[in-house]
Formats: sequence, structure tokens, C-alpha cells
Amino acid sequence: MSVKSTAARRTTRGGAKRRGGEPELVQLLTPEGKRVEHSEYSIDLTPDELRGLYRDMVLTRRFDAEAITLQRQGELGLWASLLGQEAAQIGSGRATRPDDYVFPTYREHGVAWTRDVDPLNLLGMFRGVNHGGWDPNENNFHLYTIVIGSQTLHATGYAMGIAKDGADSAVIAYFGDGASSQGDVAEAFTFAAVYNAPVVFFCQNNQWAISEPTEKQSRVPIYQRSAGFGFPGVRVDGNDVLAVLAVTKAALERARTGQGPMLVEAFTYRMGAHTTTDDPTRYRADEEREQWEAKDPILRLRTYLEAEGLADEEYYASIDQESDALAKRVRDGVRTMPNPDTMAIFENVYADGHALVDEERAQFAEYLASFADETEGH
Ligand SMILES: Cc1ncc(C[n+]2csc(CCOP(=O)(O)OP(=O)(O)O)c2C)c(N)n1
Ligand SMILES: [Mg+2]
Repeated sequence: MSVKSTAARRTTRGGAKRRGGEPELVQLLTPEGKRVEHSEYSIDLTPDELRGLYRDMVLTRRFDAEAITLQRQGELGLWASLLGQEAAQIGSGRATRPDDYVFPTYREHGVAWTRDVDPLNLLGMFRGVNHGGWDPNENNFHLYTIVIGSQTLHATGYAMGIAKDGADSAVIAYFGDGASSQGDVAEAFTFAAVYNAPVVFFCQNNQWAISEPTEKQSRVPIYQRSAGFGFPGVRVDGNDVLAVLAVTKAALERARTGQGPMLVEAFTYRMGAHTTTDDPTRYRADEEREQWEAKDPILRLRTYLEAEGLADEEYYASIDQESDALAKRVRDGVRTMPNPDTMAIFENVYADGHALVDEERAQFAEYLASFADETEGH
């Protein structure tokens, strides 16, 4: 795999074209599945690597669909689907190295997949049986973060730390278009720029923050906002896994080689609801979804693979089989997840204990014991 990037510093105005006449959006695979070149970003993948990206996206989508079903069956309290964002997540996740550190939001199931986090472990928090479900340091994949934008600060602090340690790895922070309006993100941009921190800010712009459209977040395309902080930004077609991979690799390499932070805006669309508690038909037009279905990231790569003769029916059948097996493992696994001990909620609040927590623990134990008396009385 090879990637090249020349200075991704060219600033652009809000129009659809860059000054050089190239589209504002970096694209290497058109929605019709045609391979195109870009003057600043390029990538050369082997057939195995291309098929691997397809497999990653299909399995991630299947896992996601299974999780939605499990929520509908009452096995999960909530699920935040990534439907439509597979290329943005797989492309960027596959751009990372094992020694890089990833700070996700609550929706980075595809990125988790690329970091070898067992998909089953992502479900514990959504089932309410744990607060995370994986060891962040095992795969350098931080726990999911629901406080919008806060992980960009954690990522920046971490990046400043590894830079001081002299490490040659980088950090990537995921966030949404809505999060880009948060003060935390502005503060993270400031610190990252001033300290030249090796961090890539990866914004998945799905054009909505629940029911709030992107026009309410920014008067300029999101990728242009980094310019005011003093570092470059680029907009990539978030439904083009090749372009996302090329751009993110270049941004991470830039960070690793001491050139500081970069903002990558992956322009995409989540075809599903914000979460399983949301009904997007209340605020989004059906035609909008239909337009984006035509840009489906998986279909796009499949069209290309087929046109190039890189995959046959046997290959697709094997991926389908693998998807079925993953879905079954996830279904069985979630249903048999052990419930935590009720008192466990008081653990891990403070490393060395705390008088107030001790008091609350005792009160709660007494409260639970009061039910035992009632049961005995009947
Ligand atoms: C600090 C904070 N404010 C509000 C919320 C409630 N909330 C959860 S998701 C969300 C929208 C986030 O939109 P965006 O950043 O675009 O991410 P997306 O879910 O679209 O991927 C909001 C407001 C929250 N979790 N944290
Ligand atoms: Mg959004």
C-alpha cells in the first residue's frame, strides 16, 4: 500500500471547486464505482487489500443491523447505528497503525472493527451491563464517549503527552458535525495547533446532529474551520473508502512526522436514524435518503471490484457466510452476557475509595435489604 500527499494546505472558499479546478471533495472512486486520480492524494492497493476493505464494510454493516434488531427485541437499551458511514470509518480506521491511539464517539463500530475490538464487547454498554466493555489500552481504542466533543480534548492531551515522550505515533479523534460547534472542540483545536500536537481531527459530517442540520452549525464548510486555528483541513468523500484511506493516512503521517494537527472532514450521510430512539422521518426528507442510497459506499466498491474482475460470486458468498456467523455469535453472546452485581455501580468511582461513596453504598445496601424483608413477609 502506498500513499502520497503533497502539502494539503491549499485553502479554498465555500464553492464547489478548488482553485485548481479540482472538486472540493477528494474522491478516488466515483459514486458509479469508477477509479479517478487526485493531484494531492493517491493510493495503490493490492486486490487482497481492496477485497479486505469490502469485507470490513460488509461485516460492519451486518453487525450494525444485528444490533438494531437486538435493540428492537429488548436485548439492548439503545443503539447508535452507523448505516452509510462504513467507508468513513473503515477507511480511516485502516489508515491507523497499531501504535496510534484512537478516541471514538459512541458510533465508531467500524473503527473498532479495524482495531480488533470484538464487536460483542461494543454491546455491553448499550445493554447496560458495563460502562465500556473493553480495555482501551489493549488495542489503543479508547472507550466510547457520549459527552459530545469531549474526546477531542482527551485526544489532544494524549497527543501532547506522546509528543513529549518522543513517540513517533499519532492520535485520531472522531467527532460529528454537531460536535464541531462545541467549545471543547474549539479548545482542542487551539491546544493542538499551539502545541503542534500529533493529532488528526476526523469529523464525520453526516449533515445532521439529531434533527439539527449542518447549516445551523457552521457558515463555512467544516474543513475550512481549522484554517482560523492555524492548521490545514481537507474534505474527503466520506462514502469513498479509498479516498478516506488515502487522506487519513496522509494526515496521520503528517502528524507523526512533526507537522502538527490536521482536520479531515468526511462528507457523508447516515441513512439510518440518529439512534433507535429517533425517528428521522419527522425532520428529514425521504428524497434526501434516496439520493444518498445511490452513493452507498459498499455498492460503490463492489461495482469497482466487479468491473476490474477482482471478486467473484464465490467470494461474495463467503463474505455472506461470514456475516451470518458474526450475526449469530453476536446474538448468542449478547443474550448470555452476565448481569453485573447491583452493588458494582459503586466500584471504580474513585481509585482509593471515598467517604461519600461509602455512605451511598451503605444506604443503597440498606434500601435493597428492605425489599428482602417485604418478600419474606408475603
Ligand atoms: C455535551 C452534550 N450535549 C448534548 C448531548 C446530546 N446529544 C447526543 S448526540 C447529539 C448530536 C450529535 O451530533 P453530531 O456531533 O453531528 O454526531 P452524530 O450523532 O450525527 O454522528 C446530541 C446533541 C450530548 N450527548 N452531550
Ligand atoms: Mg452528525
